[in-house]
Amino acid sequence: MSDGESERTFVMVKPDGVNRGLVGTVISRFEDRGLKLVGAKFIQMEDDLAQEHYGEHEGKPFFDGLVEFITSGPVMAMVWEGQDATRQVRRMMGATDPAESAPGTIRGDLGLDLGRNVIHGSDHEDPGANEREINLFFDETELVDWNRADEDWLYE
Ligand code: D4T
Repeated sequence: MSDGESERTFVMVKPDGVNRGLVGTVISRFEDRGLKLVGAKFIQMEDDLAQEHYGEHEGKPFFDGLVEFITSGPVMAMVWEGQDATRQVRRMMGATDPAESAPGTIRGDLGLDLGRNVIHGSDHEDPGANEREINLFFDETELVDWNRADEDWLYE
């Protein structure tokens, strides 16, 4: 790789994205970009996991609704790897509120409402958030070390 570190980041298609049939679309965007899928599980989140995952928002007015929503249906939890992956995924997701997300971003193309914003990705401005979230959802044995066949063409 030319510059920047390869790293892993946590991504989740939320219940609205799953119910709207957008799992494949979201995966394609990251695959097309050159990121590498190293872990995936399709689960319905329990209340405890949701409370822990969104712990930073506990006490905020939208917290209960957020936990109720994220546990209301299945989610596609994934780990993606690549150069600067955490920041690049966040850039591709767009602003938290789809109404303010730039067209061309996942939320800006696929969503309209703050409470139904299709996707979660680890915050690149919160050091360690990616590892913390990966460890919350995945065991090390569930993550796969592998080389994409096109890796030599993706990085200088
Ligand atoms: P997530 O964590 O879902 O990837 O979103 P962001 O990292 O982009 O944004 P966030 O943590 O600030 O918000 C978490 C989650 O809560 C919903 N939300 C947020 C909401 O329903 N009402 C609100 O007022 C806010 C600020 C949307 C995303």
